[in-house]
Amino acid sequence: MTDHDLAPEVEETAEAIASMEVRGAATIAGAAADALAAQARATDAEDADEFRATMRAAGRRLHETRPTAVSLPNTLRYVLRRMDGADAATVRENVLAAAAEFDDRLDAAQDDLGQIGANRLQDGDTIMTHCHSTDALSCVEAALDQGKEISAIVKETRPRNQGHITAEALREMGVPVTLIVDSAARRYLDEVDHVLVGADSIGADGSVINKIGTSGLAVNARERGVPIMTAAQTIKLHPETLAGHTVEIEMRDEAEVIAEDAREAIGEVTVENPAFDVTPPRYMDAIVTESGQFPPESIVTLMRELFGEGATEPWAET
Ligand code: RI2
Repeated sequence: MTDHDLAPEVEETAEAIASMEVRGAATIAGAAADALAAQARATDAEDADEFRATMRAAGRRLHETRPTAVSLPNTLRYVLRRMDGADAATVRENVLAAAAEFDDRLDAAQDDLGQIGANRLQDGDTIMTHCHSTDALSCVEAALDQGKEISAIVKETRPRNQGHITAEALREMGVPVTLIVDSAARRYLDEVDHVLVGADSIGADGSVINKIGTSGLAVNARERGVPIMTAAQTIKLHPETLAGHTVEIEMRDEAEVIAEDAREAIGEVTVENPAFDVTPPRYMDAIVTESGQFPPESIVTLMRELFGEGATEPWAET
């Protein structure tokens, strides 16, 4: 518990992220930056240190919502490291400028990686998607802008069926869509030219942490000889993995897997609901970021460049 006054927008955003009303790593990042800006506007502390302490409390509230997507702590790092100032008004100004700059960079990064990812797609390609990733869809949108015709086989992505969101977004772009159940993926890979997924976190060894089912899809794609790429802005790079930490995999509510009455009808069973899995780098052909395309094993060079100073936790200080 904190005794700092948190802005209602911070509490609302935290609840929306936890319930997945706001979801997708990039969207979570943008919402967190906006919530910090709202906190900066709402805080009436006149002392600069007190102002910073309230901002950090807001950061802690946002940080505790979902553990796997590193875009959330990376957003908090970006904004909360820029709280210099001898008086509260200057700190507020710096926080608002940092949050606005972060939002701009987020949009630009997605556009830039889309251009790079689109270059991997050929006119007439059929792609296969898993879950819903705005970074992945940016590659498709850019390919269409380049005049390429793309069609898609979309995995529904149990248990929350986020493939439906992808299907709708692709249809809005005019892309022909075939929706399949997850277990049909291997059967349809023979008809696929490129598998395209997003990421919630990327490890220093090039591991891709993405929606549960990605690793099985990647292994099947490799076995079928179908290239697979991850579209991930650099805010998906997990700085703590540079120091050997592993990425925590979020376990979600069992009710997402099976309704209570159906579960009761079965009898005593254990239900597990991991939201993400880890695809080893050897099963991924490329990680596409706004800074270029990387073989997964070489992503560490970019991570050292970006996070050379290591992973601080500016929200942790009370
Ligand atoms: P963008 C999603 O997680 C999916 O796993 C998706 O691949 C990833 O976030 C990245 O999404 P969830 O929040 O940042 O739906 O590319 O659990 O939009």
